Amino acid sequence: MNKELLDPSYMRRAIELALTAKGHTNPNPLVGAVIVKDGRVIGEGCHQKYGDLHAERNAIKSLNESAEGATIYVTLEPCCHYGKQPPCTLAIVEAGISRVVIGSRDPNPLVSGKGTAYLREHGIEVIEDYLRDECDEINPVFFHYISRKEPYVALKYAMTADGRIATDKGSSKWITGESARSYVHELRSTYTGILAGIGTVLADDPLLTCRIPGGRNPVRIVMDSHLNIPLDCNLVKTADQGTVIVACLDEYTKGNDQISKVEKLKSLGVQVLGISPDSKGEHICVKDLLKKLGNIQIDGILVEGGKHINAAFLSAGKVNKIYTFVGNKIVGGKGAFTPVDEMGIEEMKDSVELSNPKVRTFDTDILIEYDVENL
Ligand code: AOF
Ligand code: ZN
Repeated sequence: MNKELLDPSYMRRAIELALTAKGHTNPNPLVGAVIVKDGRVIGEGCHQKYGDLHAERNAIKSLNESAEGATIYVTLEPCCHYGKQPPCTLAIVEAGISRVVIGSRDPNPLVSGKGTAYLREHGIEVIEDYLRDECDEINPVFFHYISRKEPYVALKYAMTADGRIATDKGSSKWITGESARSYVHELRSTYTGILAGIGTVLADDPLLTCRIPGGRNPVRIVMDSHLNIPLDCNLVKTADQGTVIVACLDEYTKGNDQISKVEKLKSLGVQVLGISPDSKGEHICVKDLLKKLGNIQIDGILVEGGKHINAAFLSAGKVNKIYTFVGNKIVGGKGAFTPVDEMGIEEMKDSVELSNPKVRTFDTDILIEYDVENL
């Protein structure tokens, strides 16, 4: 049977389907699939939720006719292992599909080339790397996490047009307008975790939830080296409604005078994570924190910290993305309320380089989204 020419619009439809599950598949990837026969879409689907059916199986399930001889466009190499779900390659073979067009390669060591090999061994034509860049773009978090087992880190901050995150007095409400702030809630629902510092908790008593309809609340993580979190703050009070993790120095979790506070927090539903100290011994070590968050399947975090936390993550070389919101305001001042604290960089050549800028506007505010180069 003659195969029709490949058509990018089918893969773009698969990408669109994949993105509808944003925030619900972690730590699994976003994946979409479209089945085409005789120039018509006869089935489509996506991976909707972690642990549920994979995209290919959902597309096959949606069929109202035989897929014998059809082409499936799938944004990620089909899996060939038994995990929470059986292999997609098996379903593709059983459905009689004769051509598989793949966007991204799957770096998961359980799949990584084995999926395509299995399909070819079963006489199926496989085309790889089709619109690969576009497909890769939807899963930066998955690609990072599956190979490193630690979360992808996105820093977010809002500054005035003169680069301030607050006035000299510390006033910061609000730098950006409503629509930019509502986009932050969208971001909160796409990253598995949100991280703030104890300073923010003490100053603002935030909930750190996602407040848009249909949004998913992130796991809330507080960097609190010396376990200063008040037992009656909003985060602790709502720990039974959504995960709250307090990351403190290891010593506080190991039999000193704070141990009773650790026990109290735990009894209120808060998870306490002991982290080793940084090189100065005063604060928790960012690298150890990420390793431990990775161990509990947190694949990505949105860091909404202040200048100290931003500097700590950047200095550790552990930032993958930066969301810089620029509000249409100027406050001036002498204080050092800028987004990133001192990092010991003296020469411009030693700066942290950002790449791939993408710019969006929200009313009178701007968002610049960067990838971070020098990890
Ligand atoms: C696909 N299609 O839609 C997805 C894939 O535990 P499981 O069974 O859900 O397997 C998770 C792994 O399968 C995940 O790490 C990734 O390698 C792959 N995800 N593969 O063929 C899909 N979500
Ligand atoms: Zn699969």
